[in-house]
Amino acid sequence: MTELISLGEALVQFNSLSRGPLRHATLLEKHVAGAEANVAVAVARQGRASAFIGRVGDDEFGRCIEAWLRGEGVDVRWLRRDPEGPTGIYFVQRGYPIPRKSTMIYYRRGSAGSRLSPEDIPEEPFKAARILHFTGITPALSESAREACRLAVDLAVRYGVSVSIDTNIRPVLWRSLEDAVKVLMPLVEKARILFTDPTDAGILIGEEDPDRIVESFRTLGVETVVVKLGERGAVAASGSERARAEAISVDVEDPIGAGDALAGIFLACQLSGKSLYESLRRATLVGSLVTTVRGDQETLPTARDLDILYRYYYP
Ligand code: KDG
Repeated sequence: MTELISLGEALVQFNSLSRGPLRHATLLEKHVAGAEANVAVAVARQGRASAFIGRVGDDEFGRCIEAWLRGEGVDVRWLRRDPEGPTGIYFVQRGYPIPRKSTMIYYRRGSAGSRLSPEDIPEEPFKAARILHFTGITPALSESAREACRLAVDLAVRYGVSVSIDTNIRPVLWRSLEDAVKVLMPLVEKARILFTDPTDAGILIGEEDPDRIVESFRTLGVETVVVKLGERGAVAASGSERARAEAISVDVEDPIGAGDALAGIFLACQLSGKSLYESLRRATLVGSLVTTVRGDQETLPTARDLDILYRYYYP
């Protein structure tokens, strides 16, 4: 029975083996990615039941994504193959122009994933699921994808499923930042769990200080707020509880995917009844861990490996 429904666009990522401008890259490594697919896999690796809703193209990359997600134990029965659009892809340029950072270069306009629409949202999994998750990327994809998110949120509210949103504002996917605010804020106000960071919160509510971000979103009615602070870790609040977790110091190979790992592990921990503090500490550890390799999903730990990691850092 599905515990978490993740709604979005799964993509194929091509990550350069060398650092520096992509124009000089000769070797590219293929990975399955996409923020919501990353969360679905993170949750499944923790032994919780996740399903991914979205579209891929009826092409080789679509088959690659479908097989990968299925192999990871993600329920793909609502993943549609759309012959009208190709599977979206993107390239990762590592270490240039900023040494420890990566840049994403999208080739996804008109992709199958962006053609997501309300007809792709089944009612069935909402009857039993506990969490619906998507990020600010999904409603940025198209008008129909936006409508799909609204319908999913309505169904979640109707069936008592907690809505979880990661703000994930990708400016290149929006017409303008004002547009992003106009579309995202009504969705955020229906969320029970929110992941964000100072940059996105600055855009959405004009706050960049972590404690003020937490308070502002909680005033809007969001029950649990997690603020991701990159190399500084994360803070969270839920009810009267407050938690803070430090990131661990690692050799960063590629920081992309850290936020999704954090969100996915946090949600999996909440599903298994862990406290806010332990959920945040485990999530922050895994957020650091995934930056040590290329690819967003490869080092997402199993439940047993996460126990080992957790005991190592918090003996
Ligand atoms: O967080 C990582 C994701 O952003 C990446 O896998 C690609 O989903 C993606 C996007 O649209 O940026």
